[in-house]
Amino acid sequence: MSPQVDRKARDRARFETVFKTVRDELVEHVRELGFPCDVVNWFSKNLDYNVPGGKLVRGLNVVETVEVLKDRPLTSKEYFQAAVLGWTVELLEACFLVSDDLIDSSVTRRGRPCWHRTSGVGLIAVNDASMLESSIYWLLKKHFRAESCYVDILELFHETIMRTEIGQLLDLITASGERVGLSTFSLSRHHKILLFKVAYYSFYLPVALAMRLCGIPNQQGHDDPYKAAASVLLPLGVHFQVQDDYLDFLGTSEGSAGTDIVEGKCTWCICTALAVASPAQRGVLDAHYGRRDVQSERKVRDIFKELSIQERFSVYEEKSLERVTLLLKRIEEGGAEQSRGGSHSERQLRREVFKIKFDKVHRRLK
Ligand code: GPP
Ligand code: MG
Ligand code: MG
Ligand code: MG
Repeated sequence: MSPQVDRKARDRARFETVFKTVRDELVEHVRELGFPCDVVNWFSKNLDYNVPGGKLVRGLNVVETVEVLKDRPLTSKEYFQAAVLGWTVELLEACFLVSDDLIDSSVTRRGRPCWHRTSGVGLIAVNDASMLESSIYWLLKKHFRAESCYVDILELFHETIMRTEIGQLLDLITASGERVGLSTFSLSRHHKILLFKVAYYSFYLPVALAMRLCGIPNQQGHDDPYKAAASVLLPLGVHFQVQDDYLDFLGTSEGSAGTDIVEGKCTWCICTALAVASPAQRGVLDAHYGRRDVQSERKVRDIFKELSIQERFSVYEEKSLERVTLLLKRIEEGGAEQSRGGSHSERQLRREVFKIKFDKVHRRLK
């Protein structure tokens, strides 16, 4: 194992041990309220099934960002607090996914049956998703009530959840179907869906939480570090999702393509195609996008090829990364120019914090 892989595995294992602690605290709370075993066990199973099984990118990002901002090894109390915050982001992700899978009638998630498809769950998953969200607030109160960042952290969660839900709504009512065809799809709508449904909670929230935990204050106007962070992280989050759409079309390195076309998803590829298609090509897309048969999928793929979706993605990618690089540079220069100087950690924020995400996005297609 390379030292880097080894380190990643160690970071993950350490982070996972904190899950055991917060899970036990939550379950113990339900037990102490005097609930019978079947309730306690149900809640415990909900947590174990839905929270720890993913890549943990968002949760680990909170810890990584705190480490970068402090610029020294964390004390065990600092690590624990950062990791608890990380797990609250993972709880939020779990709550969103349980709810999304139910709405989308999805069958599998993370290679296993979706929670609502497991024995005896069904629509109880609605309540389970709510309990995953309530768990966030219970943990925040327990671990951060006495900290000066408590209210800011609460507000950050409230605002992020509202934005994600609006994005989810936009996504849900943009879905293609027999009645609406592709008439609701457009690149601007697609951009808004990605920005609200994913970028806020996946890219901005973990970093902003870490900044709050490190006590970084707001500043007036353009100097506000939270606005600066959002200005880079949100476009990165959108870029990441566009890559995701493109990779689904392209298929994996083994050659198996994704399912977005047959499922009729509103993706960057279809929205780009619609923006440049001739009336004849548009007719084919209208007739065949979102149909579950091989012929239809082939026809859509042929149109995507005719419209040079691959080349258009390369252009998009280059432009978008150029824009993010420029934004990053502007933040760095702004930091250097500031007469008030800014603390070391604030200046660090302007480089390394974004690099964590930037490198992940940048290297994805390589
Ligand atoms: C998944 O989108 C949805 C979210 C990440 C946000 C859910 C938000 C809520 C407020 C519930 P998707 O359905 O396009 O993706 P997937 O393929 O992962 O289901
Ligand atoms: Mg879904
Ligand atoms: Mg969905
Ligand atoms: Mg996808």
